[in-house]
Amino acid sequence: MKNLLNKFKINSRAYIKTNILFMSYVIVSLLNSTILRFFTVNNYFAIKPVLADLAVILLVGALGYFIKPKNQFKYFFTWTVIFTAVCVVNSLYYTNYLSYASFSLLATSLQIVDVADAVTENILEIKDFIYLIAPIILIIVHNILKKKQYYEAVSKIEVGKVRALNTLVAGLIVLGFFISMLTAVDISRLNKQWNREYVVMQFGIYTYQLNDAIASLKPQISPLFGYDDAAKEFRDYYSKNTREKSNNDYTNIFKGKNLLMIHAESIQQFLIGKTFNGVEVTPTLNKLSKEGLYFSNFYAQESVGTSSDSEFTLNTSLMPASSGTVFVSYWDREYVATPKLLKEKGYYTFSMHGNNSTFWNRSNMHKKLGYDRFYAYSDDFEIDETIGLGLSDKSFFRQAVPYIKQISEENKNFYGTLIMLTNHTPWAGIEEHTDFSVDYKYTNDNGVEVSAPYLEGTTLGKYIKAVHYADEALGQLINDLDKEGLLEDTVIVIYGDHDAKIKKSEYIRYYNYDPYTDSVLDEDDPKYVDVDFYSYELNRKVPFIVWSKNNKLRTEVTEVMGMYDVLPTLGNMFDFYSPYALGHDMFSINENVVVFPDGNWLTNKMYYYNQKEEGLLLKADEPVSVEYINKYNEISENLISVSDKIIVYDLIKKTKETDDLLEQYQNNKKKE
Ligand code: GP9
Ligand code: MN
Repeated sequence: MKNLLNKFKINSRAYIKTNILFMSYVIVSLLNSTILRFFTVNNYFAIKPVLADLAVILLVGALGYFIKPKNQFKYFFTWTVIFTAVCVVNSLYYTNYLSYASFSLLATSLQIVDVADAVTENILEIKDFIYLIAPIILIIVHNILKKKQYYEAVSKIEVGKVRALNTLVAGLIVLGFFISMLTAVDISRLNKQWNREYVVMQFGIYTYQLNDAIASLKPQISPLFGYDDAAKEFRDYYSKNTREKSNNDYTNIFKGKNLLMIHAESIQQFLIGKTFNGVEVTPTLNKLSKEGLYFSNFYAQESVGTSSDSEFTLNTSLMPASSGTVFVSYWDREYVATPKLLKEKGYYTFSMHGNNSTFWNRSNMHKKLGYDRFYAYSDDFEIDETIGLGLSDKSFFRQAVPYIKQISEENKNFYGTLIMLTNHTPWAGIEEHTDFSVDYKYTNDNGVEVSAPYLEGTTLGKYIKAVHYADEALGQLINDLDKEGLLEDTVIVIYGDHDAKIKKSEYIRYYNYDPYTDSVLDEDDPKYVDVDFYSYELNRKVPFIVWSKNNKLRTEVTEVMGMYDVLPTLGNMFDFYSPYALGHDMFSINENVVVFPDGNWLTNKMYYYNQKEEGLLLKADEPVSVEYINKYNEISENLISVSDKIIVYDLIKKTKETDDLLEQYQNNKKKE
């Protein structure tokens, strides 16, 4: 045993002595990434990002051993410089944007100007340049080693390939450890890349940047191939699917009115009208849905871009991108969007949000959609009450009203979007902000009032409390707007942006709870309500309400509706129009179809589950034919495909350019 220990000591001493340069490279690169996390997200103690950074450093470093020792310095130095640059750029970026740098954003001149400003403004901050110590240390180490004739000595050992292999194996072991610690949320967030802080906190800065580079490259590369086919598909599609301007009872009813859109985070429709112990979960929404136009079968069509996808689809009537997200990866394309269309009609357009403006790259994308101004987080709001991800909805709305008042005084018309936040998962600590209870109260045989826990302490319970809070905030907003006289000429539209992604098991308890035994019914109990794929999917619907104080429409529309139908439907009422809309005006269509990004679709008669090639009939007395299914399969496929082509190939802009050229050419011909 002693011998073994001695051997190990001698071996490791020999290893250290002959790997000084490599080890210096590993230490300084790891130190840099840790310092960066220390100054930004402050999770420098966490093991996961350290393992991830170490794995990248080792795997990259292993290749250095294929190079002759006397040239190895160049290799390790280059990588140290690259890693250092990543840290410096991200440190500068974080100071200014409270987020990490992305190639997709740096690739545009506009953003470079912003960052250049940031660089000059912060040039004196030592913490942004502390990372330069890494290459300096490496140079010093190199010079000492040179003097000591280290490289000559190491050359004689000739173990390059073995070292490379050993280091590679070590790197892979570290990587394996790291991967074993990953959760499903980690992987999904790495894919989406929208919550960049989270990705860096879990994956370290080097993996983040590598992943970002790959994700940023894709939208640049894919448009290089297949443009002609895409443009043809686009022209074919719109020549067959022209969207006529509608003419119906709702045409122009709100022409010239202001429009205030409320993006109600994760609010699902099933809570409208629901009570717990006789108390309404959503009294405000209940009232507005009764007084206004209430679309009770409205579905979000979001993909991995969740909130941002819904904003995109609602404002453009296009589908989300089939890979990546429009807001992060395809934000620099041209889109015809509601804010832009209303701006052309003289509206002042704005958006507001109580969270960091870089989330979902909104600061860039909102400009692209045509918003004149994005009021966000601490730049425009006092963060005086934080719940969950950021500013509480009540404080957000309270502070939004004076801005809206000023906007309304300074402009003839406005289009605004208020993006709510408090009802965002995981609803932690919501109990401190509401006393709404989700227990089940009853009087027992002895006349004593008993409280059975029901949903108390469950995720669904927390969610319902948060929805109640959000509804109260909405009520407060409507009151405040009314007090300021802002409801006279303003139409309020409320949409749930997507479902709350609550697990099936939570709903099982919701539907099958027996308060008298405080237990959940057995699956074979005749009263047991199952939550299968279809009932879960159908329950994901969200509210969509159009409400105006002076024009009580009092209509419930039960026809299925998708997020992409919002632009044409509101367009008909407010007099704006997009020729590229994929959805429909709800008052000009006989049978609507909601196409989901995964190819599933929904009509009033059927929910079709594309992957399984089966469907659920929604009206027992109305069977559907094979032709019916084929027809909607084809519609869905074409629609998803053309939408994605528009996004990836920037077709709205490109085909317009070609058309303009053609027109010019024809005009010139005529003149000749
Ligand atoms: C982020 C917020 C939530 O600011 O809008 O986004 P989500 O997670 O719902 O996509
Ligand atoms: Mn959302």
